Amino acid sequence: MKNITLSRFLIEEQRDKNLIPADLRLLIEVVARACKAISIAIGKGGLADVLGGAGSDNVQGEAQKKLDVISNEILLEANEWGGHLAAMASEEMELPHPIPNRYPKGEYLLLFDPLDGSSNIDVNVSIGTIFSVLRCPEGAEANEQAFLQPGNQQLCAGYAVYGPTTLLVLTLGDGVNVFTLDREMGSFVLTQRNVRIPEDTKEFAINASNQRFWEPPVQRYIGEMVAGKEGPRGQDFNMRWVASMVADVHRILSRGGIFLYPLDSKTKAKGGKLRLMYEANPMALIVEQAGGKATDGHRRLLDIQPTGLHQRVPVILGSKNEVERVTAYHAG
Ligand code: AHM
Ligand code: MG
Repeated sequence: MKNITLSRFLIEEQRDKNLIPADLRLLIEVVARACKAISIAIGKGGLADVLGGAGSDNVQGEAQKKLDVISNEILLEANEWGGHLAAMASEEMELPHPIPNRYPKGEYLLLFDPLDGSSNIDVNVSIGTIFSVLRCPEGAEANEQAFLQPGNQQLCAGYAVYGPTTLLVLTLGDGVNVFTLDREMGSFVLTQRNVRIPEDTKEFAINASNQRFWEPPVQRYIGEMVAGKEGPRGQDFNMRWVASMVADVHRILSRGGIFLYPLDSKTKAKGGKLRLMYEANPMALIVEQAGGKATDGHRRLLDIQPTGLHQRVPVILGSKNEVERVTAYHAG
């Protein structure tokens, strides 16, 4: 597996397995290049003027950090001119970003959360970029409607984690592979092939400060875990919460676990906390491709028909048997 760069990996997927067409391969390479640029910007931290608030709010009414804005710009600029895209949509922008008329247009739609884990940006904790690719319906205008496809239509999804190392995790719908950024070479190199999430786990991730807002099924599920050996599950569980979805999902991909941002009375009116198109769907595809499961407590996340670009959903994902258990508690 030595020295298989992302470019080589993608060319081989295209040539040997006929998994992806050439223009999708180029699109993924451009997204990866943008992630490298974001990684470099983040790495400068206090040495450059990149930390702190941008003094603006995004469409969701959340205060933007400078790096949210910088990362969004990097992704837009990198992907505008290549000719692969019909349009882009970002967590940070109210409307889809059309491809300017001076550039050729392609058939794909790119969606991204340019910098996920905003509360961790200024404290030097892992953050990431999440992305997803859909096909623009034939003959359709690349407007908001064109993006409203269920997650099972994603052609590819991935995330970059900017942590002690910068990683790119990618699925083309045929398993999940992990690439590590070789900073000297400037390229992503394949370091884990076909990652699998263990079906069982003793580790859960949830923001426990929201406990009083949770609904009964989640109260029961987490309550049983916290009760440990003396409780109905008869074993101890461990808890982790980074508050960067990319970092929490990456831990689950690496050693198993369950992640919950469930529906609670605080976020109920909005439908949940996390966004279906930029967070839930790409992560659900990756988790399922690694043998895990992803639901909103009731339904498979990937089967939800979106009704809005910035729609929010409850998210429960990770080790299969635990996701099945908490989903069953919702049904009961
Ligand atoms: P963001 O896209 O504005 O960064 O928000 C999403 C993040 C997720 O990465 C993380 O799982 C969650 O919000 C943390 O929320 P909380 O601060 O409520 O624990
Ligand atoms: Mg986010």
